[in-house]
Amino acid sequence: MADSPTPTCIRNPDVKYTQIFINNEWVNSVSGRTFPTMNPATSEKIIDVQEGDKADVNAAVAAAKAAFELNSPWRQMDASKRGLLLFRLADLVERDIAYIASLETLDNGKPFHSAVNDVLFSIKVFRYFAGWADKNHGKTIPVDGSYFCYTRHEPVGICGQIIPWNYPFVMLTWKIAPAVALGNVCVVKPAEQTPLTALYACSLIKEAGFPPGVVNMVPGYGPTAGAALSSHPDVNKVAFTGSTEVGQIIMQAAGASNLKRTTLELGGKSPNVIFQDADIDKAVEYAVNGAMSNMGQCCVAGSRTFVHEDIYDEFVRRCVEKVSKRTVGDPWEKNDNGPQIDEEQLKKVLSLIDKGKTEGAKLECGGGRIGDKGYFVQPTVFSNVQDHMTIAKEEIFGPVQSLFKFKTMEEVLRRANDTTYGLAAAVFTNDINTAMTFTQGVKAGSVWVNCYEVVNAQSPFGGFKMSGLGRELGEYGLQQYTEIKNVVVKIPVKNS
Ligand code: TXE
Repeated sequence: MADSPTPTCIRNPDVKYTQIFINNEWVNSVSGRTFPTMNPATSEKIIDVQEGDKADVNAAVAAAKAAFELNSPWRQMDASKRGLLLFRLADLVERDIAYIASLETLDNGKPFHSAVNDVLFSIKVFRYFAGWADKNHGKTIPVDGSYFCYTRHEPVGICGQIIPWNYPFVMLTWKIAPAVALGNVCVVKPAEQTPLTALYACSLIKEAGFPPGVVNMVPGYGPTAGAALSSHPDVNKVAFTGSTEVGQIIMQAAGASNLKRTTLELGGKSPNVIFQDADIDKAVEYAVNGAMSNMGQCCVAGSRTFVHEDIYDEFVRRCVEKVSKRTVGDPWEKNDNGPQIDEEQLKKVLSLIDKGKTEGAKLECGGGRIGDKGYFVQPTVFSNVQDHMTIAKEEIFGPVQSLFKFKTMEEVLRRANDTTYGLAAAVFTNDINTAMTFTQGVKAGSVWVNCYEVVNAQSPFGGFKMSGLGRELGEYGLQQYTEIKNVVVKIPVKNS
């Protein structure tokens, strides 16, 4: 992959798939309804997509259930063959990287170079989990008495997977790769804002040779299609990435219906703490990117940057200098930022920026919308941000950096943890003791030292507190797609 040439964008990618995908076939919605998916860079409609709801989810779950029946081709397939199918899928994604990244830019608005990075990451995720397919084995256990005891790691079954719009293709791979590697079957609902790359992925899943019914996809809205999935009595597990508010609704539905296994990857308000002995150039660079990347639409966004009082003024000056140079505009060009995803998010971001101004934070740069076509927001920096302000508490999900001042480790740890979230955190320091004290004390699922937003297929990702439940990626992520069966066999006599 390292030797592959950088893909060239296709500015008007042909949209090939807009239907519901069940049993490896494309079908229209039962209701006959469609919904438009929009281009966030122009506010114009790209195309209409079939709108699935409860009836379509029922059909998709029935297909998944049939694919998961005992003695089905999928249940009888060698684990190594499942891995092979995932390797093939990775190769097909690599073959089509220019097209997939272009479709992502069209539907999501992220700059093309970022979309390419997303697809490259997705390929790694497929290959990582492909390798696990035949390695997730059980144990034999020396129990008391004349018994032979072993565990089987079995698939959970039908997995409902609900995807957000900020990383549409990446989030799809995080969900389906571990699930199918371990022999589960999936019904996926992509976000209504960004269904296109996920639907294209279905065509590659079919081309790779996955049996019918193993991966099914129902585009549609959350309260209809999404809710049908999270409350369906035949769905054994639900995996969700999105807002904390909807995460709570999904967990209630999962519990009330059939106690689905539930994994949630939700919002954050992640602290990034810069001590006075840090390498300031690096810290500024990571802090700015950590707050601004993907237009701030990132669950681990470093949305609370705490800076030691000795270096505060200089740090603010340098961040403002860097942020002011960020280019915003046409996602097909080499800009740092594209548009926010839709009008609703644009309004949310602008209203939180207004709150920052009225509640007394100091607007250092940015603070407004750019143009009236597309949903572009100026990269924004606030200094003098206080813990009680709305921008210090709520997830903004926009290109906004908030700079707080602190004096001591004890104080900053208390303030960093004073949030209902616990997704990520970072510390910048050249003192190992400072770093270790912080990493132990902060309540977050990912902690970075002298870096930010380093996420890999091999290591776990997920949140403490209201940022989520369970982990995705890495070996820990696999456990969420496995049921453990303990088998005890009576034997005539036992020997050590
Ligand atoms: O999220 P939703 P929205 C945060 C971010 C953003 C806010 C709102 O702060 O500003 O959430 O964004 C589906 N049952 N994040 O409204 O609604 C929905 O169709 C089942 C953080 O877009 O949570 C979509 O597929 N499903 C985040 C998915 O949930 C439902 C990423 C996410 O949408 C549903 C996105 C329901 N009742 C937003 N209602 C992250 N953690 O990265 C909606 N959905």
